[in-house]
Amino acid sequence: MSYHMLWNCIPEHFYKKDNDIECVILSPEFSGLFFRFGVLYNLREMMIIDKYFMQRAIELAAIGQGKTNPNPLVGAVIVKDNRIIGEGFHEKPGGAHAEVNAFLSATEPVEGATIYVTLEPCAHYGKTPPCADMIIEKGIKRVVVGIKDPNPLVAGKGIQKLFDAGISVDVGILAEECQKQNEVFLKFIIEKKPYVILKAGMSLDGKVATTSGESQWITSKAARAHVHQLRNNYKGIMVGIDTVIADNPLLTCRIQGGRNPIRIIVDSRLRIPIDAKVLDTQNESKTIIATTHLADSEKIKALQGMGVDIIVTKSINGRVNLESLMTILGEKDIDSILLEGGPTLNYSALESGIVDKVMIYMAPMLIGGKSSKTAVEGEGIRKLSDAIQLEEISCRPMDKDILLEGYIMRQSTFANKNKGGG
Ligand code: AOF
Ligand code: ZN
Repeated sequence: MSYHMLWNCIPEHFYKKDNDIECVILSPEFSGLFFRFGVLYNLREMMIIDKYFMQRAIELAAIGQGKTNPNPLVGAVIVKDNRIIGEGFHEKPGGAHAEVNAFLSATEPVEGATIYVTLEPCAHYGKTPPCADMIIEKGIKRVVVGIKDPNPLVAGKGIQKLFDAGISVDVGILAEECQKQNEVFLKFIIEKKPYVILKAGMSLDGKVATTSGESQWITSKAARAHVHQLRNNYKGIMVGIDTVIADNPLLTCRIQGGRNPIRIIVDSRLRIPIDAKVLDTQNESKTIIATTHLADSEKIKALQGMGVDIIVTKSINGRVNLESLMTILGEKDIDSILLEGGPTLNYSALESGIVDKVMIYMAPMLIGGKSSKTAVEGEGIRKLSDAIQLEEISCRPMDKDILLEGYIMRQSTFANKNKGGG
């Protein structure tokens, strides 16, 4: 039995027919008993079981965090008689896909089993052969998929292949969780530009430093440890030159077994001190400096000699054109960037419409002071109706701090408003 076989006996508002592929995505609120061909099915029970195994597949996928970029995080679980008989996840780009690893780990014959995969099985010959073909060859009876793969090489073709081979395919189990886990991939595979997360740690009154510039530390140890997890997960980390000059940071990931992000310094006039820590540690992590024609060519050569990658972008009023920079970084397979400011770069990033997500760590303290820095400065806006809006807000405690996450509402960005002629 499969959800797509059932769709025509379920009230219409409970499902969404996918026009590209012959399967049905069930709305999560549907549950209950219903008759079909004289058999009573308990869909709720079936969904609970499916969610349970898909949850496990999501957990497996998460182990690949920070190691699969620009590929997706994918987990797979093979189930027979409600028992897990194989598990796998995608470990690194160029490596075996999750399904292949699950088959390799199988403890008994997989024929007739169900496979749960967080992302649609691929249908193309990439660095590895199509997973859909392998699933068919192995005699799998049912495939449960979290979300469709928007990669134009796949995009429904994997599901269609399985369906054509007579396999039951159900799509949309824990879709929201699968989508969130792969938010970076889902943007990058279509736009070929990095997913940008603006991160800031601040006091309750929005200050990122005191009047004397002291900022270490406003947020708690737990919040700072979480940031290091983010540095591991995302491919790049981006700061403005003022941050390098003021704090001389390393911008590495300091968790055991973690991966350092590629450091991207936005420095339109190439003011970077030659002894800055981000330049001194090229063996630990790569550094890219984005600059403009205002940069001194001798200094460019000297930095290149030190192993630094210099990108000269078009400039907007003497500043690095961040939109062009994103295109160039995308071409270098940088699929995600943690933007750690400071305030001027944060504003420019928001203004140019490159930010996708905001993560704010708020510490329970008040700093005050006209001259103490806030997370977003720059020119600012005059009208409240022009403010950049966030949506899908979530909050969670982090020791004494609060982590607030939200997504930029595209239509509220300056870049989009300007496109509309407003
Ligand atoms: C799956 N399972 O575990 C992954 C998939 O270069 P390749 O051959 O590894 O192909 C990468 C593409 O394959 C990637 O962009 C995405 O569409 C899909 N990734 N698919 O069935 C997996 N990692
Ligand atoms: Zn595959």
